[in-house]
Amino acid sequence: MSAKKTFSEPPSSEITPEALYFNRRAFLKAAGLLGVGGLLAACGVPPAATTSATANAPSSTAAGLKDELGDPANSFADITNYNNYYEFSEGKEAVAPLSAKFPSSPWQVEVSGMVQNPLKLSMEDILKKYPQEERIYRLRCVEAWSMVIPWTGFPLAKLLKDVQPTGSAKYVKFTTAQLPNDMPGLSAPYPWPYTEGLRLDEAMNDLAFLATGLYGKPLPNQDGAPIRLTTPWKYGFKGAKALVKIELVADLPQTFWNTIAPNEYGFYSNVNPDVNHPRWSQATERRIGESARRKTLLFNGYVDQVAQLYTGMDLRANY
Ligand SMILES: Nc1nc2c(c(=O)[nH]1)N[C@H]1C(S)=C(S)[C@@H](COP(=O)(O)O)O[C@H]1N2
Ligand SMILES: [Mo]
Repeated sequence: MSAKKTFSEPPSSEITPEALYFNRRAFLKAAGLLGVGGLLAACGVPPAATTSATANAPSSTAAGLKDELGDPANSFADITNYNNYYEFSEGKEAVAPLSAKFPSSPWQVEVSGMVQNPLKLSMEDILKKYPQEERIYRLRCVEAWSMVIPWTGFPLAKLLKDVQPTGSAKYVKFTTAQLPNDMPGLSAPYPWPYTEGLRLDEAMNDLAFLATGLYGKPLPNQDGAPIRLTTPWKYGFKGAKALVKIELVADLPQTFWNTIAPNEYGFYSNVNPDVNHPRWSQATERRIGESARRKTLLFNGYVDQVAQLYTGMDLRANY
């Protein structure tokens, strides 16, 4: 999605899954996920399917997990080997190997700005404070490919309520890690650190989710370990990885992609098949693992949950 390059379709080949670099049992214990057979069932997935997905991941199949539209989850291999993460590389299949040794632990997230109760939380604090739930979300990249991903994590709204935004807070700004020794892609001339933003009411919407894992395991480095944002009704680049700071601010924050190419990547970046990218159509997409193209859905299929956030707004002007 680099502004300097022309868009190219993703290659159909997928590379071999990487090993995991985490102590899975320790994570599950901290996250309160051990011995919770019904974890995924709460999201409408039969316990039988969820148990095997959790026990066997990574696997080359999606183990029967589906989103609410009936679309199967992408495999762990797809989700962890085809990544956009410019701090490591602009090559999607290069991110997994280049991020293998990223020091995602210990980790601290600062939640500050226009709040009554600023917090500095370690990942252990976060996993203790916020019960982890599963959300099977579609991820639609602005480059017109998509996946279905079974995240674990918790609603961003819970964290925001805890810090008590003041009346002047109108936006939330997300800042991600900038560790030059560990992130080889930082040598590229981009406006680091990677930043993103949401309007406060968007951030409070129940769909806005802080992911700490996928397939019931700690988040792999290439997907944004140890904690990343996911806003499934917006293009994937809104989902900032490896979050270090979440700030409540009064003014619309500067964001990474908007700074690079404001005419191509707007602040809202809601998935919208009727508003094309200046260099390509957004009407259809390629679901990774499928060959035929699919129609792209308004708000990525989450109209019922988010349309009210944009009542009266011109979605073409506010792209
Ligand atoms: N810090 C950071 N976060 C990022 C990116 C990035 O380059 N750096 N890429 C974004 C883009 S363009 C997409 S599509 C998603 C991809 O998430 P995934 O690799 O877990 O599928 O991450 C987003 N978050
Ligand atoms: Mo993306």
